[in-house]
Amino acid sequence: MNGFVISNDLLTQPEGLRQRAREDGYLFLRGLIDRASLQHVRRQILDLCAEAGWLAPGADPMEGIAAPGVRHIEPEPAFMAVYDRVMRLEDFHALAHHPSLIAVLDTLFGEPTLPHARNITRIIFPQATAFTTPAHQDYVHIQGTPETWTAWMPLADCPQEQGSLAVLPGSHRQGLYPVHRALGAGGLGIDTEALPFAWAASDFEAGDVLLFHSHLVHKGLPNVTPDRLRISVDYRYQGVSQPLVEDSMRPHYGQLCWEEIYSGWQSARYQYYWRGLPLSFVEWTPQYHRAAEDG
Ligand SMILES: O=C(O)CCC(=O)C(=O)O
Repeated sequence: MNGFVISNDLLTQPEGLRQRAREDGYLFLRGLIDRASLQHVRRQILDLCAEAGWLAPGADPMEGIAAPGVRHIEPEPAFMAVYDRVMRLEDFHALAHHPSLIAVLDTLFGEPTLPHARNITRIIFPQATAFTTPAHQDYVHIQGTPETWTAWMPLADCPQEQGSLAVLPGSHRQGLYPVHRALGAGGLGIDTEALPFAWAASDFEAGDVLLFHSHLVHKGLPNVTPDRLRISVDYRYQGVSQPLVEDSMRPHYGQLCWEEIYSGWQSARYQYYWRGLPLSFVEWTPQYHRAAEDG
């Protein structure tokens, strides 16, 4: 597997950054986010995992070591009970607005960035490899504008064997590929064997961020560590003038409403931050998911 191309050298070259983004469909940026911000969120998520009995007794929760024999998979009820608590974490949502991230995205879009509010955490248990995220394109799930970009980052170092992400550079330039039902996040997969692209992946260090276009094919790598959880976040962004669907501004999974999520937050800064912006909403279509059923 090729490594990611590192694009930090383009952070001061807006046109070069946009050109790489257009060509490859992704940008890999080392050390973009300070470790303290990540650790702060990781600690809160792992405390919730510990309270649920998911972590090895006696180990430091920050190690993220799964309790022997314990494995939970999204969207089983036991998983979702913890997930709902994660969804209430103010710092998890605030991290999506990190100034370093927004600065790169403003450059990429050439206009102010609209962070989607539908922020996602992944808690991937070791050795649950059948549920590894299948190859897919985010657009099918998100819709709105294809010029939506995902920021994916682990909340600690994440070598490939701990289940980081891989991308097919250039695959965003050929539109949407047919999908079929699959296990793992999103539930829809693409057959990639015949595509004329080569997978790329690298080990992540805490602070590294992978940004990618909504048409770029990507997948999770299996978490084959004996006992480590992979904890990561994925956030989505677009230029504020571009169309979006209402769901992009709703809580992920929709089990809680914003009022429930916001109750107890210290600050109102990132609550309903999109209200008052001149957003243009479009309909979400189930056509891609229906096509998977038919296929
Ligand atoms: O973290 C994962 O396994 C899936 C993430 C993903 O596919 C995404 O962010 O679009």
